[in-house]
Amino acid sequence: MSDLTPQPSDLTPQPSDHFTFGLWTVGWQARDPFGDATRPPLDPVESVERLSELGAYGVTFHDDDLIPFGSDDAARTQHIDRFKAALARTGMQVPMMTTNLFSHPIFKDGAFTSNDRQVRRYAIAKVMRNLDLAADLGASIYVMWGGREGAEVDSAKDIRAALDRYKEAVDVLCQYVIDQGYGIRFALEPKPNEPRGDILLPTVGHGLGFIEQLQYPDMVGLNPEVGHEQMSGLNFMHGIAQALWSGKLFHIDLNGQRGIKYDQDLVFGHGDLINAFFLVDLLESAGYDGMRHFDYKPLRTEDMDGVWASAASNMRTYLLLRERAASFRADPKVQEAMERSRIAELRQPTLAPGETYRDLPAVDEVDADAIGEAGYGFVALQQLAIDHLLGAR
Ligand code: GLT
Ligand code: MN
Ligand code: MN
Repeated sequence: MSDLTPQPSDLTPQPSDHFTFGLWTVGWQARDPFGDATRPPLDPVESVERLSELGAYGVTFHDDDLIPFGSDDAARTQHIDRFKAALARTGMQVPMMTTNLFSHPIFKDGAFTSNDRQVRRYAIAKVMRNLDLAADLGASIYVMWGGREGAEVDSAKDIRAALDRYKEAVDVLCQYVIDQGYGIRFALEPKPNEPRGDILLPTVGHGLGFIEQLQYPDMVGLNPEVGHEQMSGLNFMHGIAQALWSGKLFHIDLNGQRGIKYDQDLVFGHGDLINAFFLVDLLESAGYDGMRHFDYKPLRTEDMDGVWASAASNMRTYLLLRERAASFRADPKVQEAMERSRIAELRQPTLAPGETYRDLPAVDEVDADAIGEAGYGFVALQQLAIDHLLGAR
């Protein structure tokens, strides 16, 4: 502790921190497959006001979160107008929007990849209508989470055809955005399963591969979610590093997950805290300039006070980790340990300038046993991270 102890002011969320929340997060009524809602419906206007008071920068939403499915034009306009008034009063922004392509029974076999062509045509039209609102509200990122794009039965879906149709839908929607001059970019959100038994584009890696096949690959990136990669046992920080390396980290869904099980959507950091620490360290040091978006579900045990406390908790955890990561990087002992672990040496190209494979040593010239003897000191480095994370340094 001592002079590295975080000052209270550092832990007060500010709009400049770019924290955003989905309306569906704080608004989740906590219905699950086994139980009824434990909380009342939440007015999106109240969410905007309360999140603004807590220091958030903005909110995000699906079409149906703001405008109930099936609303007529008059109701639609009314919902949009009072929401816009709340944004104007609070200064809250809408940097990202998305479409509900999963709740209504029409989407039970998918949206862009339903076997039923009418469903696919309807799904694209539903996205186009909401893109108009996204442009109107100034959103620059449009998320596509394909929760229903998948199958439970291997013979039920021609996966190669499904990927053709997925690509077709994304290509058509990119064309729509270009033609309308909206300047919106799409972010695909991978998830391995739930609600479908197996979902298409299950991980960051699958998403990156898919984007390469698109007609407008520059307009499409990723919106990885902590828990979704961890449901597959993957290292989220590694996935984010590869998305950054590929120039595809357009957006991020921060939350918590404890191992390979159902999608928990815990508060950020309330799952794998060490990975969350290194994730924040990466986002901050790599110069990620996008939103810090929380996609979590307040626990079913919480009342409305607990909902707002959990929203604040996400931001506090991020700020604590940001402060801890900065103290870790600034510690001379850490720098020494990194030198011993030869972290910087990996940034040095394997071939020197002007060298080719001809300049590599012959296998027999290398004393592999001698080189293989030296340790890397990674455990000491990890312990320093733990010391910083626990406030012991
Ligand atoms: C849904 C899902 C999230 C997605 C949202 C965007 S909706 O709640 O569980 O991971 O980010 O469609
Ligand atoms: Mn999730
Ligand atoms: Mn998500």
